Amino acid sequence: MPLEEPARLARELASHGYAADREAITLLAAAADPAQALVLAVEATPDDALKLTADDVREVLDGSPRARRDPISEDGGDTGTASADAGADPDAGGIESASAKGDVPDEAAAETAAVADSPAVQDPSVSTGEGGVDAKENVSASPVETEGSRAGAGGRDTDPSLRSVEIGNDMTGRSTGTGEYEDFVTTFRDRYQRLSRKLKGRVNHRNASALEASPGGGDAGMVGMVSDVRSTASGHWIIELEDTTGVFPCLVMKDKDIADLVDEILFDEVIAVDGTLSDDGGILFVDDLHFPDVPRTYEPSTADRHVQAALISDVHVGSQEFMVDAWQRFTSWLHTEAAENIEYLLIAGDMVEGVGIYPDQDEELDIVDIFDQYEQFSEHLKEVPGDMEIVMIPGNHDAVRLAEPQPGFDEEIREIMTAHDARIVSNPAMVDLEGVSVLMYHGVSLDEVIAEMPEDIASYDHPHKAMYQLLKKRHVAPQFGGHTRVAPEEKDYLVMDEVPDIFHTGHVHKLGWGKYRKVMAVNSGCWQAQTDFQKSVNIDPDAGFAPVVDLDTLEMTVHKFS
Ligand code: D5M
Ligand code: FE
Ligand code: ZN
Repeated sequence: MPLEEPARLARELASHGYAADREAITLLAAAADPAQALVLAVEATPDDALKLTADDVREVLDGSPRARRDPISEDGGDTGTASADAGADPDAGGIESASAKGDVPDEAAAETAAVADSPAVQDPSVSTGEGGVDAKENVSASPVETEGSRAGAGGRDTDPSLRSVEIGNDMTGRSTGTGEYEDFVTTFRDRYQRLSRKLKGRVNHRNASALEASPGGGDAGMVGMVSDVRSTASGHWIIELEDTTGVFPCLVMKDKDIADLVDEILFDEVIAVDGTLSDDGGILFVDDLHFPDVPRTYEPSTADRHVQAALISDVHVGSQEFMVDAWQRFTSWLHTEAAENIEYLLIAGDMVEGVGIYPDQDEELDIVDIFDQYEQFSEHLKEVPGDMEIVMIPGNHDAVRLAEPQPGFDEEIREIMTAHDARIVSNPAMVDLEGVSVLMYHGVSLDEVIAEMPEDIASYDHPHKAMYQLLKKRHVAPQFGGHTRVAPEEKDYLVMDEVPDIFHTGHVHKLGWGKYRKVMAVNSGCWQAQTDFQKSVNIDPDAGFAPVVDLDTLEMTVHKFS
């Protein structure tokens, strides 16, 4: 049997409107006449069914009728969580520097359907090793013709009842903001209250009006939202901090170690400072500066069985640059044994290319109607094994409001994408997979973090480092009024109340991952080749990669399909 058979069958079924469980595909592929079996299975399955299961196929192959199932799959049961040491100190990776691209021969990524015994699906992968891996030296491509990559070589042995997906912080259907000034005040008060709680234990906080009333001299601290940062004529820094009582100026001397931290400060984030009041009480001289941050002692939770999640984003269906071949290599590979432990697929936004997102975008559209784009996306989603749990959030190209938090799609768009019964939640959202919390955020603020901070702290080549900054600020989009649009809500959904075990973003179309205080941060690249705009500004996207994380160890493996 040619190894591409399962993938071909999955696509064929998708064209008939069905997603299919991996076991169903395996059974079809193993039939004496797979094409005939597929036709029979399609005929025997009601049009309103969304998914072909192994039982459906068995019924056709054995001819033994049985009761029809409910077409909509059910949620899995709960499993316990286990705390474990997820490993060593920060390790980091980035494809730009990985030898993967150079080392994988061209043929490896090409379809080799004609040769019966060579895999159509190639799986060059790069992975973080033990401990601190620096991508520049140690990330390597691994060969693909392992036992496990043989498609359809055996049945899948996963128990859906072991799965659990729980969603937190989803604001879909809960938007309260009307866009009035007061709404913004409410959002910012909520931000201040929740983030200042994390900081007040670290400094002896006195509010702005108390500091103003103070005669001067002596130790003082303050927790505030950054309302301004400017340099003085002599090169020192003045940070204006605001709380619910007023604004107070804080001075960071240029020769202090902490002066370097000023580069990392964004407007509207909440920080704490500690130091002494000037003799006239008019300014606070800063000795120490704190971010809400991830506690140094943070220990992530892990799943208590070996199970994996693929973390992707930025599919951009509808764009002329959508890489359909790479996508289909990926979805085909998901049907193989090599991917059998991948039971979750998270998609962090930009499912489609959208319409009217950037000037002249229409010149590069393959599908000009937004609904048709989602129809096509849904077709491509059907290629994903029907027995995988999918969670997705919108991005700035999707058909929801641009301002964050972005609610999950409305009914009209959801209707188009029912095939997989995917969970469609807001951007951002917290997704708990078997006890491992994944913060999904599309990532528009990363552009801003990268633009504002020095290259070594955040850059497009190391997008995960920009993510570290967001973890440090415990907020996914601190800066208001710039590039990132923020919608006023009664609560600031963009605050990271809880430290996630995994932080998953996309948007910048660059692949990078690494650990910040044991939190795995991954920016997942894209499935869109370079656009004209990206060419004009020298953005060289990492397209066609699928980062896969082990939920039991938080180790990352990246598979290349382009
Ligand atoms: O964003 C992909 C990346 O490219 C992200 O870093 C923004 C940037 N980008 C792409 N097009 C533009 C235009 N026209 N202006 C500014 N920045 C842009 P995506 O959300 O996929 O478009
Ligand atoms: Fe994108
Ligand atoms: Zn985007």
